[in-house]
Amino acid sequence: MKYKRHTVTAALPYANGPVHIGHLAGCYLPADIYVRYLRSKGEDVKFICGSDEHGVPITIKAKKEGITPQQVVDKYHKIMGDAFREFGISFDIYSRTSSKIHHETASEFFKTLYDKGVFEEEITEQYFDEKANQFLADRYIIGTCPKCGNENAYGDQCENCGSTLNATDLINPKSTLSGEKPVLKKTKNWFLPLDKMQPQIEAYIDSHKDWKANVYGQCKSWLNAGLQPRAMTRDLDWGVKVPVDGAEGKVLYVWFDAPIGYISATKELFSNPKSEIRNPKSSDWELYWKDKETKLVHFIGKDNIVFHCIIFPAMLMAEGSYIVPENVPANEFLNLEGDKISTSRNWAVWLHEYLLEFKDKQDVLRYTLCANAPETKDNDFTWKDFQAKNNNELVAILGNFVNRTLVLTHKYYDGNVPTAAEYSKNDILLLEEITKYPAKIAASIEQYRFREALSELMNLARSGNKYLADNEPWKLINTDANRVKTIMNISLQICANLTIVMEPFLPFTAKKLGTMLNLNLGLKWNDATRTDLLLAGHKINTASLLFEKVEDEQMEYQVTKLSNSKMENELANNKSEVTPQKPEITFDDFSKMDIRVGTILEAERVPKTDKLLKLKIDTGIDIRTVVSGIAQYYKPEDIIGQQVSILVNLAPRMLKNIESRGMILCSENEKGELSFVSPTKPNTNSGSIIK
Ligand code: B3M
Ligand code: ZN
Repeated sequence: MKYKRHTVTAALPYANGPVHIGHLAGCYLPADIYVRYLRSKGEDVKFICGSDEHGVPITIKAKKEGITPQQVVDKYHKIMGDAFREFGISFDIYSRTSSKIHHETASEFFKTLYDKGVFEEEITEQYFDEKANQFLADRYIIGTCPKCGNENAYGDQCENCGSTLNATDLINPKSTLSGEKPVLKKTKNWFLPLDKMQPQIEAYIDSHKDWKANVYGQCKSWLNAGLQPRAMTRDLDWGVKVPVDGAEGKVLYVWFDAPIGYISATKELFSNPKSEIRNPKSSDWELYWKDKETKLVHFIGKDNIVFHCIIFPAMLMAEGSYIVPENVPANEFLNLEGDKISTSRNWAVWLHEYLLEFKDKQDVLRYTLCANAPETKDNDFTWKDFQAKNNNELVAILGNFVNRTLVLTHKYYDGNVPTAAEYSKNDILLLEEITKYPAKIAASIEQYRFREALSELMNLARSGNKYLADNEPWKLINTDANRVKTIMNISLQICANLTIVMEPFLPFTAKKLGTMLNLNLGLKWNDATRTDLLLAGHKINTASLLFEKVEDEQMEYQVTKLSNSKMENELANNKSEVTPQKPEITFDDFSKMDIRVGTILEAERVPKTDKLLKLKIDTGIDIRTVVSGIAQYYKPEDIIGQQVSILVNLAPRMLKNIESRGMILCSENEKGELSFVSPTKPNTNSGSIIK
């Protein structure tokens, strides 16, 4: 079916951290390639994204950083938006779900379903943390996944097996706020009756056997297990308020509001007078969401499949006036150097750091991530592979071909495109081959096979490179100058075609090459089927290298940086848990304690105990008896004469029938062994005050 227009979305990332290569490879890069291609085809397309600013991931982050949720999202919304822009992710709008327009849109959507009687209102028992005094939804609770046994499954989803869960499904649930076992408490919530909608959803999924195998397979397995009603509201205070009576203290479930974020962002795009759309009509957003001739495609990572393929379509169907996603090309995960990318373990390549270290090399990362995209299975990013892709492919094939062509054109013809004389048989074959590339690359892109598309693009560069190597114009120039004109003309045409077809993948390089070729800016995808884009006599601009070699030292730096972060993590993990700070006291409180240096005069074991020593201590004030629990760590004979710190004004206590007057201060090491806290300079007087 031919569509009139396209709405393409990329998952709204949680605004709780910067963007890393896993995000880019997972959905933003493929979405961007797809959209740039459609634009180049002259299609009407809107590319929609924004920050997901609700949900527990945000409030948890706020707690960790000691700031408000609003401060968290303000901070990361900017960082994420900047990173996407810098990598050329060409959203038509990057909006956010804390915006007014989104709150209104999500609220209205809920109200519509509510008024239609779609929801089932139910009082159920939900987990509650008595210490934190709040309900525990979603990521506030972890426990063992009943499906796969993963011990760290969240209250709404297991990231190990991808199951959607309800918090009450978890085995051994634990509050992530207090670590305590939560109690059950009754509360009212509104449920989407997915069980009743199963036939409709099943028919929808069955009509999309063309979806990627991983996506279709996951959907089928949920359907086979039988869909369950799912609460669309939560007892939390951060989010879109539930717009009905009797819902105080409740917000919309983040997975109810977030996908509506795509809709509100589209609305915002059309209502903004400064938008790039010519004469935006604010109601036109509806064409992109309600017209049957619009193709709606969601780019996401695999952990979001159920929400985009089942829950969101169910919401759209229940509302009634919307189209449903035509495709959801979800990617698998990208690992880094053999290990799962993790924000908390700092096991990631952060986009903002990459840019500091590889200035102006956005396309190298785009290339590597696309060539290695986790399209059908999890994949691994390694710096070694990054270097190889840059040096052996971008530099040696694409860059080398373009550079040789442009340098020779300047050298032989002063930068003017030469006239082709007579084509040889091989020239004709090559010209025919060239004209086929746009369709080949397009077919792969349209099937969401971006790796395949990229390798076809490189084949075009390879053909050019081989053509130069086979024909050796640098040798022929002395014997057959006419022939060289034809060779250079053809090579220049290939460069022009490359500029067009590389643009979706390598937009920065395409721009640079377009400028060097002095190419007409308005060229479209189908122009790449021509072989006369550069007319004889056309003047090209100065040439510079498209790509530079990445050196071993740069890679070693990156690998070291990663292994350092691994080491830091291991250290942090091995560190025994630090007891939290006690409540604040005043200086007066502190001065009530009389702590002094004492000297041990005598020491002996307390009979019939393992732990206790009876000590005679010179406190400077007097000589007194103190019983101390250090017998496992010190032999009596070794500590005579030892100076220690002693709290002298502690009320006397009877220990094993001995009156102990004071307490010796000790520190405890990782193994739990005690040792004296002693003055570090010798001959400190007994009785000297510790202050
Ligand atoms: N924020 C989950 C994620 O960042 C979620 C996506 C929402 S898409 C509507 O993985
Ligand atoms: Zn699981």
